[in-house]
Amino acid sequence: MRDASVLDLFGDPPQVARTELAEGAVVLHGHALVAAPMLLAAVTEVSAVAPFRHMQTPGGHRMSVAMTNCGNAGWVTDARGYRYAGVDPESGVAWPPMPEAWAAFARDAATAGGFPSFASDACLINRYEPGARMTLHQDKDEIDFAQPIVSVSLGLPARFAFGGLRRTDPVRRVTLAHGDVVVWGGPSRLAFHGVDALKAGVHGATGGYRYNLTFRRAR
Ligand code: MD3
Ligand code: FE
Repeated sequence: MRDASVLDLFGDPPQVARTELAEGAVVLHGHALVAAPMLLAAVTEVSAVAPFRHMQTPGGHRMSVAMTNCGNAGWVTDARGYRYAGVDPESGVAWPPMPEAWAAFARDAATAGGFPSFASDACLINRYEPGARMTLHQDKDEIDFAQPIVSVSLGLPARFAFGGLRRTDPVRRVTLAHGDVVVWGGPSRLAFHGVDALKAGVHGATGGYRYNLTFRRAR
């Protein structure tokens, strides 16, 4: 049998603290810290091709969070509603491809969160500036709710609100910090959630912004 200390040093992938928020919802604290520079470099590359924009809700409100996408499909909203689109409606051309390293990262994170064999085909990239927020909602534009969503928080911290399957269910608030990864699956996949208004600040990796990547199986 191998010595336990040798196993710790050489055998296992990095282990991070985890918080079980609810059944199927687990925060992997700092799980993306090593990957963060790679993830942020690719955000710059994606947004050079598909720039961040403030989309309109079906009700005609400008979203305070700026968004872009990569992958085979991208989440969009406008007067016609919420949906996944294969092309960027601003340019009429395909979204930038999902970087290989992103898909691999999301698959590994999902496995660590208890959902092996997650194959994401879309990544929505949210950019929060001070005051930007996301009101309580469900993510239900995807085809298969058996697939989890993997979210990665980068830059300034945010207060995240996590409720139940009904809008009126009580919410828990947790801070999501730079490098935190959350896997949302099983009974938590359709839970209501939102993000409180971002507080102004400066982060060494992102300046005055918070970015959130959400990996999804859209189609
Ligand atoms: C729980 N984004 O893009 S990430 C979204 O921080 C979204 O930008 C937030 O909600 C953000 O739709 C929250 C955490 C998250 C993402 C998807 C979920 C939590 C979720 C889907 C189901 C349940
Ligand atoms: Fe959401």
